[in-house]
Amino acid sequence: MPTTRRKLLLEAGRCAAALAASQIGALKALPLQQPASSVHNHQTSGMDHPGLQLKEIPVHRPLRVDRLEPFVDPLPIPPVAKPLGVRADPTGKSPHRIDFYRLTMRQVPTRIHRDVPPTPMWSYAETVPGPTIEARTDHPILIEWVNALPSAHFLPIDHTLHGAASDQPEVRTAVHVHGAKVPPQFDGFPEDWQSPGQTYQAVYPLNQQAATLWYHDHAMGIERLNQYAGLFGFFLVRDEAEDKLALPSGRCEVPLAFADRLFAEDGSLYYPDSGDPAAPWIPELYGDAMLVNGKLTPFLEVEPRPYRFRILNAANSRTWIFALSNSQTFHQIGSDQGFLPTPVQLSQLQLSPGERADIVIDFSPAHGQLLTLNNQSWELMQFRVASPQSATAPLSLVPLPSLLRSIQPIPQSASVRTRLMILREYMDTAPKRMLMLLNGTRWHEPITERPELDSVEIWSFANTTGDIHPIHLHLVRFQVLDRQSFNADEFLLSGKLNYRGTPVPPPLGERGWKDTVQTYPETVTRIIVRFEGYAGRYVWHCHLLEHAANEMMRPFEVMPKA
Ligand SMILES: [Cu+2]
Repeated sequence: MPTTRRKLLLEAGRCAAALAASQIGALKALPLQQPASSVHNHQTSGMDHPGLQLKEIPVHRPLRVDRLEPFVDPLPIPPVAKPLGVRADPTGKSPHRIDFYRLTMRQVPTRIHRDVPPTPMWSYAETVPGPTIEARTDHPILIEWVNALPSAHFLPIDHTLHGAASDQPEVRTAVHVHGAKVPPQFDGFPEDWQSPGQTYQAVYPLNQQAATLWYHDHAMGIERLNQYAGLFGFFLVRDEAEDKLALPSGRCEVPLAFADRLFAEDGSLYYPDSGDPAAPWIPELYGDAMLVNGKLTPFLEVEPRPYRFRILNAANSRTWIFALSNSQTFHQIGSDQGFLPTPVQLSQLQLSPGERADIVIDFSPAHGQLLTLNNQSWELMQFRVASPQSATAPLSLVPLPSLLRSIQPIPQSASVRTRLMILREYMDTAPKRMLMLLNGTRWHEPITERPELDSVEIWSFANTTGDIHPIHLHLVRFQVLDRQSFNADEFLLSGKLNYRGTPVPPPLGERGWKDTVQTYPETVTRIIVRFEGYAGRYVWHCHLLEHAANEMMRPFEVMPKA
């Protein structure tokens, strides 16, 4: 993964909130702003202004994560949501009554570590992540999402961001099921939000293959804060083809959501700001507390047999590179939108925000050992592998199937249009700060992408920046065609797209169906997508939540067939 000067600073500086240096863009060598660690520790002084009333600004005392004993808490497994009953399908599409769920968003006390006081967070029930929804292909479900959150937000809203103006309710939620093929009115369009006391009913038709989906908040301008507060959970879709694979299941199938956070020493969640109270938005969020299912460095007791893990990157900004401490390999069996054609052996796995991976780790070679799952040099969680003698069931192992799912490549000849999408950094003028745009257009500008229902298009993302931007399209699944390096400096100066080298096909782990793709710096990443499902208005955006909140998100509209 290419490392930029800005990324190094962000990684090294931790709370470095307002680092907005751009290597490429309209303006080069942007001045670095004051890091948040100093921004937050000042107090107003009456010395310079005698007669002024002193106002104490609370000092942020960070939680010393490095002083906490690791591996003292068991890994929490989010509970599975239970339907409350069945109801008629409000869309009238299903002849049968469908399962009805109610998930209520509220503030709850959580514990991130044995030795840290309770942390107030926001949940879809009682836990962070929220309850896991277990669903099956072609069995539609109805969910009533209830906003029972406080009316005031506890994290720094930036009222200069689009949709977050001070005349809007502070707390707004819009639930999006990431990866779900749904009619537009049920997609959680960012401007169709609910405030506390309001509810929203959505039908999920689930006319799609088995996959690891997830739900999270998407409210315009504050999704970065709402997700940070805890509003996310798993949504697993299963099907008969998956059943036949006889993969590890029950207690041997474990969802793992990874999300980094910052905390104060009293246990409260801390989200840094730019230092400008009128415009507190920060370009990216990196935390030193790396939570797994809401817990800091938890442990999981496993038997010496294969386990299936549903891995979700639920972080605001962080791209993780997972590996096991004993360097043993594992198999990736699925990506965002379901199974890969065949298992892929890996020693490390790179996931950007919004992406998922379905993996199988066989713990039998490590029996009796303690392993850690690491993100580069950080220890994230511990596996305590039992000895074979203590296994609770016979260890007769079913080998991983060599064929998981037949996936037909969409032929490039089927594409009716290729769109070049430019990802570029700018310096905004008021307020003065970094701005990332898609095709130089802001959210409110007229829709420019109007593919026809069932048509195939190739979208080429030309990333002129130094960041990986994970680009997510709602509604659809797609295939990654290739990536090709180009001269970004020349492109920004002259508009000429000069490639360097040849197109590189995606790695094996990306050769299934995707809904979020890592667009590498100074690279054109091409995807091919059939716009199937429903006509209507959806969104595509960068899944770095701070970028999406500040204009790196655009609507698109699937047009009915002519
Ligand atoms: Cu981005």
